[in-house]
Amino acid sequence: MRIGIVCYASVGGSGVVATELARSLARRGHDVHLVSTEPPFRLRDFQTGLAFHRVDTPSYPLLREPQYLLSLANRLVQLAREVKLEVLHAHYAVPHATAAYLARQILTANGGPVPRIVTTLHGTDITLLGSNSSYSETVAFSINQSDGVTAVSESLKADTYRAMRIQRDIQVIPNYVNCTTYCRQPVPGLRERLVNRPDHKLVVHISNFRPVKRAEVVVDIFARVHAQVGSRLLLVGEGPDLDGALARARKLGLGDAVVALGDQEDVAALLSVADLLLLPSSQESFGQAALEAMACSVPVIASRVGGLPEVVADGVSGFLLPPDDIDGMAARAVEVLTDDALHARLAEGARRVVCERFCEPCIVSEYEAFYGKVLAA
Ligand code: GMT
Repeated sequence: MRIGIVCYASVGGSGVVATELARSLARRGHDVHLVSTEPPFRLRDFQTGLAFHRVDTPSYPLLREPQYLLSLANRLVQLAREVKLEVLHAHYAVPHATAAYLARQILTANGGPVPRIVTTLHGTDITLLGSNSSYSETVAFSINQSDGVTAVSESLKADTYRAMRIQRDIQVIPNYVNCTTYCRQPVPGLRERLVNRPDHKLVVHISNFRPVKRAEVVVDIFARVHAQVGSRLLLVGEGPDLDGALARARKLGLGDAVVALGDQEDVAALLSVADLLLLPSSQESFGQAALEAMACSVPVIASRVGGLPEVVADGVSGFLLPPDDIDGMAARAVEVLTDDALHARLAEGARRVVCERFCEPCIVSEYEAFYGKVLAA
């Protein structure tokens, strides 16, 4: 198939998932075209069957408002014509589903082949942005105009029907990982470089440090853990709330027990030496970071919100607690870090859950089947 995939390049789960899907589909022999404002950070090396197409949004001093929707729709029209796209897959509805719809209207009006549009809903495109009254009519219309719609969890599917007037059927296709890349692997010397002392534990938080991730709560949980267990917290990723989290760590006197590593390309290596992932988000339609950690046999302590219960099996691959139960999360973290048998059971359970439900071959086949269904309709 000739497939166009549109996503955000900035660090975030939807860009990660879209880029990995593009790579997986190209490996399966499809002709894949990834469209974004810059090469997404997980694109890595050149790969046969996968081409990148940049969207340029020229600025004009008279207009303060960026015209990304227009330039993206324009690029999609050009690309669809050039390579005769069969499927155009928009990741994150805002404004990608709208740009895809607009591109299809232009292509239809001008004659020639018109791709079928698939939109994948990722989370905040519905729960925070799309359902906002400033956007809701346009976003709901664009989703309804897609030829096929998927959501990354049952929870997000339900949220979408609750928050917006959507008439389309939504198929749940969960996110996935490459279970060969994401697995616990020996990384000589890395753990020694990251811990203060060999007997200390490594706790990790990975996110784009936006308010829903509650980075300061991560530090609060860790402070309680650190008081009882020799440990270090690694903050992986960047975003507006990182400084606040580091300030909180200083205020709590955590010193160099909290370290910010910034955006990291080789997350699997870091996870391979980690003992625990903290994800106390206020909202999470899926929780790609939790999935990646579990694939590397890292137990997860997370909030029982949104789609996280569909990813983290409570008591099997980690523990889920109410988002405001900071003491409870800390107590569970201490348990997991001090009871070797419990840790081993959760680590094994985490990997097993991922292998049973979230590995690449199975989920990529679901997307292929979905494209096939949309093309046949
Ligand atoms: O981080 C976001 O809010 C945006 C989005 C993204 O692009 O990373 O994240 C959402 O999509 C991810 C991939 O499907 C999910 O793993 C995240 O849970 C989801 N974020 C939220 O729902 C807050």
